[in-house]
Amino acid sequence: MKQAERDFDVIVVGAGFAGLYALHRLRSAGYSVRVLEAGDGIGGTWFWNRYPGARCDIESMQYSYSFSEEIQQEWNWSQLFAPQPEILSYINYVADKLDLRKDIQLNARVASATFDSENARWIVTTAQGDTLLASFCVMATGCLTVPLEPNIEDLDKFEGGLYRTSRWPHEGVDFAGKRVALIGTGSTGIQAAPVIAEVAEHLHVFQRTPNYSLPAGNRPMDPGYLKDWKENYVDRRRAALATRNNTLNNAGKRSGRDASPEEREREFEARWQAGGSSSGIGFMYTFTDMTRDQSVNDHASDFIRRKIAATVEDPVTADLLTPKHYGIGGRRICVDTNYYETFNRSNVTLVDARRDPIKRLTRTGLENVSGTTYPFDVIVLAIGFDGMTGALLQMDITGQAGLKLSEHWKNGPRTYLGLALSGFPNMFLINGPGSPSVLSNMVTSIEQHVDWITACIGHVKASGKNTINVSKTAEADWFDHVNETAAGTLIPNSDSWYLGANVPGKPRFFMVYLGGAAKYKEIIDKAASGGYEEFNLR
Ligand code: NA7
Repeated sequence: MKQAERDFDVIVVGAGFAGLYALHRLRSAGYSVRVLEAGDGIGGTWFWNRYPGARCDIESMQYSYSFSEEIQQEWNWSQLFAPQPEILSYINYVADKLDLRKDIQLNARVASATFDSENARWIVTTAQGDTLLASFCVMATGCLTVPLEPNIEDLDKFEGGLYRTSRWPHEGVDFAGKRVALIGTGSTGIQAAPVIAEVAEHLHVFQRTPNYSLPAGNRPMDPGYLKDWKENYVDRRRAALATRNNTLNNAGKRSGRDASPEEREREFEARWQAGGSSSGIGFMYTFTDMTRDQSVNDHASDFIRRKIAATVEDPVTADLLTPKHYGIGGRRICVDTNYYETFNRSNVTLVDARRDPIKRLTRTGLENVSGTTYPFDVIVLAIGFDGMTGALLQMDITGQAGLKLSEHWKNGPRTYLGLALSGFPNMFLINGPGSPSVLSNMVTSIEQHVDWITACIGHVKASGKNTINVSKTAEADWFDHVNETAAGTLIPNSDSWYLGANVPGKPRFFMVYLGGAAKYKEIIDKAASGGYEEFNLR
């Protein structure tokens, strides 16, 4: 590579929703930008997760870019919750429309990023052998990027098809006439099971922990609904910014404690029936205290438990599918299409992998700890991710004075606003730990972060300085505050990937800001308008 081809104002790592908008925004601000993407296509999460049934759990009218009125008017979603291929098409359409591809390097997996203090620049290397330089580095690496390795022995012994949902083959998998195992019942497993069951000869679902799931009420896009949104997009997007999760989901204004049990029941039922924005995370907005008041949360949890009992015909299976030891919202609430109904099919069996864990794969299937064996043609792993921090820690990131990110985060992640790291000057995170991220509309939160980062880089340039570094105190104070916002809720009481509880050995640390997206936006705006006073410029 020639010098000019490897020296940039900004390197952005990742070409998903975040990296693409960062490229557009920073390039429009006049900076030279290179995006490095590990995959051989753009789309990030939506590039990798191509498993059957994959779709977003926030309505597509909202789970989409808001920065361009032209884009939001031009694009038409075909369903309320778009399926993965359509989201990926949308991302590709945006990339073409904004002519983004020329600045994106595919098949470029970042191996290391090292801050060269003397020259105030990041030296970024890729696993493919490139070295690039940049004044600033923006990590757009996604919250659910690094798949977990299963604690199952002899994965290589199995002679059938073994697939990970997050690394799904482009050409798809044919389940027709196959005996299939699906391991994992998080959002992914819950989306995949009904679709696989329709084709497979038999599907065994291995469940360790049951989750709470609500019907998505997904349907073809109603032309009137689409038109109404398009006519009111600007106002709706503005209204969404004033909510706790950057999403319009008919949030109730009352406390559940003040409502009678009958009123609560009616509200829950209405949301269960309505689907769409009232479903999934939207259900947690039925009342203002759903995650704060134990009795309200108990009622909501019990409501779903009764729905499971009413839907699943076999009482033993229904009982096994029922979450009993934690309240709704403590783990990611799921949104499904016929998940519970799937267990009424004669070709579907639920297996309790808590009571009898999966021990190993065999040549012809799998074996549980008790010695029970199952023959399979195909095994699907839907076992989750090293969320929030996995992608960042997978790279060898070194800040000032040799400080490694792995060292900086050895007791859990710390950031300032989920945007910056003390000791790692000129590096920014998008939807980093400590921001509303996965408990907000990710696309909107991405736009906020990218806008903030662009302004911050502009501030550094305008000041004539070349290094910006957030203070240690600001970082420590921010994470104390993040913990305070979580401590006021019931959410950290459950083992979830929000806490890193799904990754053996990962420090248990609540990684999402729960003070509300609108409040968060106020805080980051103030940090900027106050002249970035928590940062040192040199
Ligand atoms: P999740 O939600 O982390 O779910 C992973 C599932 O896999 C979960 O049910 C796990 O059980 C299960 N799992 C993991 N290892 C095993 C083994 N060895 N045996 C049986 N079951 C296992 O990941 P998803 O991909 O479904 O969803 C991630 C997010 O994507 C989701 O929250 C949405 O935000 C979108 P466990 O609960 O650990 O007992």
